[in-house]
Amino acid sequence: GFDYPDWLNVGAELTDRMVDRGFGDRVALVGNGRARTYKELSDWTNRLAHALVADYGLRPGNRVLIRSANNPAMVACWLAATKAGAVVVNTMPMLRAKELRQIIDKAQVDLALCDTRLMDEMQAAGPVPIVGFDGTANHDADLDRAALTKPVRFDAVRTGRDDVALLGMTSGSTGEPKATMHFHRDLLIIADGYAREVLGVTPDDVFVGSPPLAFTFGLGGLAVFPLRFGASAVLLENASPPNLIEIIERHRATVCVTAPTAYRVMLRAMDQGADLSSLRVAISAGETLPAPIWQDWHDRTGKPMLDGIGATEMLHIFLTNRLDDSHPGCTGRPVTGYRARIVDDAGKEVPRGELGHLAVIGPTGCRYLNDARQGDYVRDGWNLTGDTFWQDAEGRFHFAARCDDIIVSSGYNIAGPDVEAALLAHPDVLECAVIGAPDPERGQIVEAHVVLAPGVVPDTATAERLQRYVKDAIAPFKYPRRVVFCDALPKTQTGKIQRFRLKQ
Ligand code: 3SK
Repeated sequence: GFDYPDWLNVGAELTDRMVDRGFGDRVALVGNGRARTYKELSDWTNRLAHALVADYGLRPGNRVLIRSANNPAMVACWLAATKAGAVVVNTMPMLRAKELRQIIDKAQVDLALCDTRLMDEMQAAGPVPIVGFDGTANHDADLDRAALTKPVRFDAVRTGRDDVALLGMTSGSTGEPKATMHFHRDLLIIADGYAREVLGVTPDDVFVGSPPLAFTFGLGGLAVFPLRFGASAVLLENASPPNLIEIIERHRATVCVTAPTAYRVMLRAMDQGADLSSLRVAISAGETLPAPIWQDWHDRTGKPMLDGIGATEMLHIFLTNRLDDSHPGCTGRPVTGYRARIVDDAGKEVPRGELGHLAVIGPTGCRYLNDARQGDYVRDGWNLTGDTFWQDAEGRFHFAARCDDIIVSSGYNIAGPDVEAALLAHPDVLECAVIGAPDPERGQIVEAHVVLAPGVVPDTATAERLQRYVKDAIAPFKYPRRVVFCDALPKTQTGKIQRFRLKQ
């Protein structure tokens, strides 16, 4: 088990305590053209925490929403709010007002901290106090100015190890987001379990990657893991594969955290001379890793690529391959502290080799905030992940398919009903159904089947019009990359759309 003191504040653990342990002069975070040491990060977050309390009235237990791209200022705001005892909900920069509004309502947000470059949609989201911070870290925004005059020492709030520190948002299949509650200790467990035992992180590691910090995959892999062990992270606002490659080369990164799509591009770039030799391990999650990418990577680099599966509900990766036990087309075994099994519809474990629902139990989940769906997804403490898996004779787990209507595209979880709702608001659309269609690059793409209103011409111009409309209405990554026009949608006798038939 994991043993932590009763009073634990993860914000202080990852900053002030690291300075106490002698890491003060080492680089913690790099981003927006500059590097910050652990001492600088500790001072910065303490000043911010003072400003949040003294100038913006933050109190322990308040819910704080943070809206930003991946940059050191976002990490500093997260750590500062955590030190001040807040419960933080991190959000992605591409979210639109409507999606932010849903999160504000679900999480009962008291205060929003927003990169000043992303204010428009935040202000449109609704009545919640907003404080701007400078994501470029030039300290040119209200929160930064308030922080500049504050002391560099702050007594972090004495939170209990089982106090909620973080709300991880998941997009449910109904489209209404769920908020998963994570304790201060959970954020250390993922580091002391997966990062220490599986990755063997040392202070010499340099992390880079693409998942948003707003997604717990990114928060763990690009903030908690490096900071827990005195290592460093290079944060990229635009983590497209060419940028990732450039950063890996320039900073001699040792750990890369991303999804298979990016690794495919990196492999191609190696043909053009990209030098990824500094990487000692490549972490692949967010979507299942196709065996050919695993094989190519091993053949070309001689280094391990570790496929794993996590969930916002469990905070981070709970099933994974190991450095000395990694196989193509395989998700590996449970991380220490977790148990996994494959069950049938009645919750009974199925024999090895048979398909069933993946169920997981462990110290970091699953607890939904104020959500009647808890009983649907958690049975006797076991979280049903919504994935179909099988277990081989040696006990390793293998992914087969997703069970629900969530579309996983390039590592993003997209709720089909969200896209349908956006399309249905367009006057040209009579009916629609959205599915995930297989795609060699992205794993899946959003494919919309649309019945047009009478008189509308089913041509490319109409498809592009609808695509633009969705991009403007909701986060652009959710837009349907393929639009298929049809005369009618397949339905059951009770009128329910049969999406599985569209998938066939
Ligand atoms: O596998 C995932 O999608 C995931 C979700 C949340 C946190 C971490 C991971 C890898």
